[in-house]
Parts: sequence; C-alpha cells; structure tokens
Amino acid sequence: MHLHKYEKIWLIFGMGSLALFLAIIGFAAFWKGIHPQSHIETIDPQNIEAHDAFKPENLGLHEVADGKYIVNIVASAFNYDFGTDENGNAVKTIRVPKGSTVLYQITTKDVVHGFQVAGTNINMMVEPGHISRFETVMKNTGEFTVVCNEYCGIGHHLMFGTVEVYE
Ligand SMILES: [Cu+2]
Repeated sequence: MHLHKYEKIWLIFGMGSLALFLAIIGFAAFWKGIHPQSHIETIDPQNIEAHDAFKPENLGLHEVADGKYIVNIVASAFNYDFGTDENGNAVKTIRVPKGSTVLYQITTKDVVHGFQVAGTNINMMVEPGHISRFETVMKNTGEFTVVCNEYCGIGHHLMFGTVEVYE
C-alpha cells in the first residue's frame, strides 16, 4: 500500500500524541495516585446536618484509629468549614502526622466547589447533593494549601485552607 509522505507524517503525529496522552494519564493515575472521588452516597443539600459527618460538632479532624483520620468538611460560597477549636474559633489548618491515612469527606449546601490540596494527590469536585470522599496516605511533610478549583462565584479566590503534615 502506498502512503503519501504527508499522510505518514500525520499518522505518526496522531498516533504519537495518543500514546503521549495515554502515558500522561497513566503517570497521573498510577504513579501520582490521582483519581476521581467516590460519588456513591447522596445527601439532601438542604439538610446536610441530618448526616452524622456534617453535624457542626463533627466537622474537622477526628482520629479514628492509630494513624487513621477522618476529616469532615462543608464547602460553601466562600468558605471551607473545618469546624471550630476549643475556643470557638474557625479551624483553618488540619494537622496530621506524616504517614497517616486520611479520609476526606466533603459536601456542599450551595453550588459546585473544588477541593484540591495542592502538592498532593487530593483533588475532588464537590457537588450539592453528593458526598465526595477520598482516602489517601499523607506521605510528605509540609504545609499544603487547600484551594477551590471550580469557579463558584465572586469570592471564589477567598476559599482556602491548609493541611499541615508534620514529622
Ligand atoms: Cu470556588
């Protein structure tokens, strides 16, 4: 079969970019551990407090076993609610030891938000009516910024928090 020179170049270019994109997806998924959150459980966005995890007193960090943690979060325009500390102040930093397994559970009452912990493999979409869950091992120490990566309105850039992993 005869193929024109330009046809060959385009075929190589097309197949090459397909292979490159598959390699990038494979690298992100299998090496970096990035994958979508679970979307199995639904919740009434008008009444999220009916769910135990999202009662105001249950928000924030909880140690459930040795080295195992759960963080319950409510996203809203334009805040991440990590609960309050013993003085009643809003928690803005989640602190966990290095190597701990952390399950993040998050929902929203209003619009679609994002929950990305920059520099880690945590990157979730948060939709009203759903509970987004993601469990991961915090392998590296440092301060990681939580950012909303779904445009949610005029105060979108004000949505942030910090996850601190200590030695
Ligand atoms: Cu946002």
